[in-house]
Amino acid sequence: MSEDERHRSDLLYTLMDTYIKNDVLSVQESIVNHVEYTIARSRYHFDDFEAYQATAYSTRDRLIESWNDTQQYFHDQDPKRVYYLSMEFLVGRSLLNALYNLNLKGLYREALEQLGYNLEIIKERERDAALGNGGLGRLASCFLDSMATENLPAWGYGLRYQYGMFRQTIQDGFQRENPDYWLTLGNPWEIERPNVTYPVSFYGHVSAREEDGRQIFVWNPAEQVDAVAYDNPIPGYRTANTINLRLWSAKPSREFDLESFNSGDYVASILEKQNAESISSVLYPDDRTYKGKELRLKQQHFFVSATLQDILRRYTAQHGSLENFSDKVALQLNDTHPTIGIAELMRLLMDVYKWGWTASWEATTKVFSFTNHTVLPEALEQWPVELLQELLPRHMQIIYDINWRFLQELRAKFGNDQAREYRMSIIQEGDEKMVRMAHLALVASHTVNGVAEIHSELIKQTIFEDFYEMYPKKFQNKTNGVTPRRWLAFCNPPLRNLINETLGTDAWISRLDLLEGLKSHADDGEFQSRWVEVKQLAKAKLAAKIKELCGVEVSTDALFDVQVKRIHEYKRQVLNILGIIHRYDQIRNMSEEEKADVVPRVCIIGGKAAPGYELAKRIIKLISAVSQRVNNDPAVGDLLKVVFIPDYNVSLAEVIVPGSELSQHISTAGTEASGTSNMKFAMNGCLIIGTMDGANVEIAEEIGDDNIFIFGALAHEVPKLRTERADLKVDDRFAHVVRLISSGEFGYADFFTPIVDAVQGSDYYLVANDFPAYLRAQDAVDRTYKNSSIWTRMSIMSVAGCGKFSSDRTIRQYATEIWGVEPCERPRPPNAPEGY
Ligand code: NTF
Repeated sequence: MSEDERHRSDLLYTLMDTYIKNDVLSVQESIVNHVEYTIARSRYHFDDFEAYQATAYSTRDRLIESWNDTQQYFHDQDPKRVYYLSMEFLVGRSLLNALYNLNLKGLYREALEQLGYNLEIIKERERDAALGNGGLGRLASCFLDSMATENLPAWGYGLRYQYGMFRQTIQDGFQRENPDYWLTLGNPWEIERPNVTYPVSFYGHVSAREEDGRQIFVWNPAEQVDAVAYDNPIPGYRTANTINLRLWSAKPSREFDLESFNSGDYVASILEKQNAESISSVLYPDDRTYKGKELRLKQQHFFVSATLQDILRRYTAQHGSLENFSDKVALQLNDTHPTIGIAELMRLLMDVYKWGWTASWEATTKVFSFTNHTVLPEALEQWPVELLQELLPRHMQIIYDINWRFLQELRAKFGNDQAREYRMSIIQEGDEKMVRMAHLALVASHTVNGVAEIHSELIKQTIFEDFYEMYPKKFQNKTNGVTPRRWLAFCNPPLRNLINETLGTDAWISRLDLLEGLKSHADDGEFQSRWVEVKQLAKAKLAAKIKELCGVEVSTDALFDVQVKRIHEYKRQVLNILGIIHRYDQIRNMSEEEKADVVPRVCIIGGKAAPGYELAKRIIKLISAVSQRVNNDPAVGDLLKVVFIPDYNVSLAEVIVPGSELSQHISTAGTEASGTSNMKFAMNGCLIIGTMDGANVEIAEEIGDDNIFIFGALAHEVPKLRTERADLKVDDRFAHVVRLISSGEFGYADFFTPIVDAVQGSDYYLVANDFPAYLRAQDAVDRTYKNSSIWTRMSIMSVAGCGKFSSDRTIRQYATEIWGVEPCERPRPPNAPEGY
């Protein structure tokens, strides 16, 4: 370094150091600066929302600094990278999470307090980023938090939807969907990168020509849009690393189709181009069926094409060529949604980088791995060949080629077995030929994993049986996890403080197995009473939320019983509501003396129904109708209250989870791949009533069978029970509660007929079968709740046994067993705050 260079570098360092300082005055200066210069309000007058915005920008400055230095460090170290490709990220709010992860929460709280603002109040002004449907999207966000915390050289890639998950309102008991235009008031957490833009093509035709004795295919697309990058910094917990979530937004192409502007109809051409933006404008609100929607396929291609171009561009910029690309890059497919990326990578390598088929295929199969999140056959994505052919003609050609080679391999292994070929082919024959995206993902990925042990076993026996026989070594399990930062330490400060004090450390927040240390306190009476106090505090917060959102006053002496998740037949909210009706019917027929023995309950249900899922919407109406009836029946009083919380989302979950005492995870065994809220509830000392399904099985194993209420048919019994359902001798109590609904006890008898028919007819989800066992389990809940010491012990043991369910553990397993990537931790900078 020359003298001049050294001088310049010292100056730059000093400038940075004076700007981002960790004292109250510097933080205030930064916030007020943003009030005045970023959001252009007067520093003498700004309201809570503006205070939130300025605080967010001030926090963002720090994130950007850390992001820049982390990316530079990754660049210099040049480790193998992993990219997590997901159509959904259910982020929620970012302010508190960032401040906590950077260990700046106390400093910012104090700085704001002196300025006359309360951090707890202004943080509520942030809108949730709801770029996902439910479990799958939230898992992706938990994974980003863990990848950052574990110092992995990782990035997430996704779409920047302008309309996130719809906002649910309840009118007269019916669900109404409202658009979630979450960007209206700006989004301080993103950094637009107008210079990071890629063209993405659609439609047109493919021509072929000879070049140097090789056939070259040229795709002449008929439509092109630009993908613009928006970066969202993801800070790790108490590490100097900040990773990136890069989201793409569609913009009219800058260059394409200039011709049409000269053709006369200037205005029409502009309007047509404007359509480009619709590609990334809306999240599909159905988590299991996309039924051949062209726009959805366009979104998928738009997403993976921009992502792969970006990854290849950065790789070649750093390495001069694509040499060793497949040794230095891992690409994770979050479900089949990004699977068209397999064909796109092949296309880019062959048509743009001029690689041959063999080299391209070798690289492609070395970088991709695939996670399956559901066994429900209706959720397996298939695209009509005709649609794919029209929208992406070159990709269709490549898929045919992949399939042709795959079928050769199949014949080589199993001989001529037509039935097997028919079942396994990537192309499904029939009236309408379809491309089976899961088969494409299975053929091209080096690994496929399920998301809980039982689920990973089931996919080998059911939907992917043939593929398991062909590629047994590809199959793995990676049991889901959740970030213990957002889902315990940050959303439940009183519990965090009690645990810190008891364990004498907060190290458990990034090493969750340390919670085991709580076991030795489980029977300590004094500790138990503090545990109960903590739960009561959280219940009071939840009760206030219920009052605010539902207008219902609930007693915090009652047992808080919760089921919050997407509304779906397989999740069996119907079993829950039938159980509630039974409880109601019993209570209203009791003598005063008998009533004195009842454990009072507040039953809390929440969740969205896909807008086109009629039956699920009727279930919401049924819950509302029952709650109307129960809550206004003087014979019941505080013994039973039923509330439907509208617009269940990440921020609400952060209040609901800590405040719950019992939570229901009662899917028909073999249908819920994992579930992740079960982990969040258990981590917050909430007991679980559940079936032997998904991660419940492993939760029971970890916390002990005695500390969970398990009931119901087992997964291996389900197929036979279904065939015998017609002969089932239905429990009288079941018949009675169903009759109450159909006889109009809750009104709307006709409207509820499809629900009644479903459980009385084929009853695919075996509600009638499991009903008696469910009631028995609920009786056990009541009995146990009466003994506070036993209940509290179970609650402590739940938390103590939750170590396995940290997404840090899950991510470490992905890193070592699938991706082959290693931590790359940036050294702590001298200006870092204490403990970070
Ligand atoms: C969901 N799948 C599963 O239904 C949950 O059991 C699981 O916990 C999460 O994935 C995360 O793995 C889906 O949302 C989808 F889209 F695959 F149906």
